[in-house]
Amino acid sequence: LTLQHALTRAIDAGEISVAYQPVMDLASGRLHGLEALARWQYEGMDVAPDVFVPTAERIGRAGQLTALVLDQACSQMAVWNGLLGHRNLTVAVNISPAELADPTLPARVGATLHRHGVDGRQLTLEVTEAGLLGDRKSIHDVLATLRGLNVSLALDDFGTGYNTLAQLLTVQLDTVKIDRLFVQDIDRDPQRRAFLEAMFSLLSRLGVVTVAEGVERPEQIEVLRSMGCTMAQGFLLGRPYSGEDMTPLVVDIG
Ligand code: G
Ligand code: G
Ligand code: MN
Ligand code: NA
Repeated sequence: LTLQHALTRAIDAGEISVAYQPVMDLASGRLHGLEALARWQYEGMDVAPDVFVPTAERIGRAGQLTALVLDQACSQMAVWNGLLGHRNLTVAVNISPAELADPTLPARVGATLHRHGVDGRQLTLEVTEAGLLGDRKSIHDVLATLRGLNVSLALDDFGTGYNTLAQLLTVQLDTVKIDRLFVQDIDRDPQRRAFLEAMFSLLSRLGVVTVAEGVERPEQIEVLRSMGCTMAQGFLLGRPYSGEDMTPLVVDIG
């Protein structure tokens, strides 16, 4: 059985699980929300999403993969909403680039939110810059409908591609997630620091929420806060865990 066949079977059988990584608000130190990350085990081994997500895209199963993750994430959010007694927590779900131009996406997202009683304000869809390169009109229509549901859009892995400054302006983004490669030496490398300082200033002028990814050391937090970065995510603040294992943290600081 090839990996492709195994993945096809797993997706068709719904055998994809979800891990949740905390996203912290830097001003308040509280939990802003969580990023949902797909997990797949094949013959007892974890397969990296960097491997199986592109495979799912290649075999035409990206939409089904997103649907599985979105459904679990909304179901989990409904549980957390109940435990917290409010609907302020957010969840970010990664979508594949082509999905941002898929006219059926908003209705599917809306139906899933409705089914679980989750507020659209609680959901952010994350897409890499490749998602902004699709048909302009289709993307605008999809985003307009998503906005009607109060769902927001984040640009993921910012800084790793190219053309991103121009793309930042083609689509109205709510959030930009700075890739961990850029965050890595922010407290040690003056050039990187200067670059990010300018970037956070630009993004905040555009009214965009900023999330620093891959934060591993307390020194990075201090620098990010001083630069006006809004949120942070990374192993220092919490690794991805199952919904059940994440629940104590959610209840504690959510
Ligand atoms: O935890 P990490 O190894 O989970 O994730 C690796 C990469 O895979 C990240 O870039 C993340 O955005 C992506 N990824 C994780 N889950 C999903 C998913 O459900 N859909 C898509 N399209 N990408 C995902
Ligand atoms: O690109 P995407 O941002 O959606 O994926 C998040 C990926 O980054 C996941 O694979 C996750 O496990 C990984 N990740 C999250 N925090 C850290 C971190 O602090 N350090 C490193 N090395 N990887 C991280
Ligand atoms: Mn992501
Ligand atoms: Na990223």
